[in-house]
Amino acid sequence: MIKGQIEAIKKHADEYVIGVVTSRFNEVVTSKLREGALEELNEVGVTYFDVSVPGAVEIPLAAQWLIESKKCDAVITLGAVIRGETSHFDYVCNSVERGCTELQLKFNIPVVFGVLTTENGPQALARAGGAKGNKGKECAQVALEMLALSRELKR
Ligand code: INI
Repeated sequence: MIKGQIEAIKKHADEYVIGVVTSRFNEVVTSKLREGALEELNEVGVTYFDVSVPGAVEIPLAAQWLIESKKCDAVITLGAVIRGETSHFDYVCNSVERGCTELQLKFNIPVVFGVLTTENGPQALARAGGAKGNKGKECAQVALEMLALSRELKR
């Protein structure tokens, strides 16, 4: 994220509410994504509401409830769908992706997609604080960058 954008959001941190929805399926992975995201949000100091759902398919509805009830300015969605262990991998991936994309356009706010879709467990773990970084932390940065952009373009 560009340095000026972090400063812009830090300065106005008290104006923002962010929702975080984490699915518990493959929790070894998703708990690490959540940790990475919350660490970033705590550092900036924004208010957040942090909820969990059973699986990735449940994420869009919980995100919608958060947006409506808590007036969130952005939502971060976190999950892990692993092909090797899922016969209906494609259905789960398509369902959560479609739901999140529709939500962000319907509500005109960022709904950041942090659902890992990998071939196997090690690939997912590598992206949850391992060799390939932490997708949860990256998603929190994306949410903050988009809020900074919305300050420029939307309001
Ligand atoms: N949900 C996931 O988040 N990841 C998975 O890998 C997964 N698999 O393997 O099936 C999964 N399934 C559950 C699904 O998200 C729903 O919770 C369930 O279908 C009930 O709606």
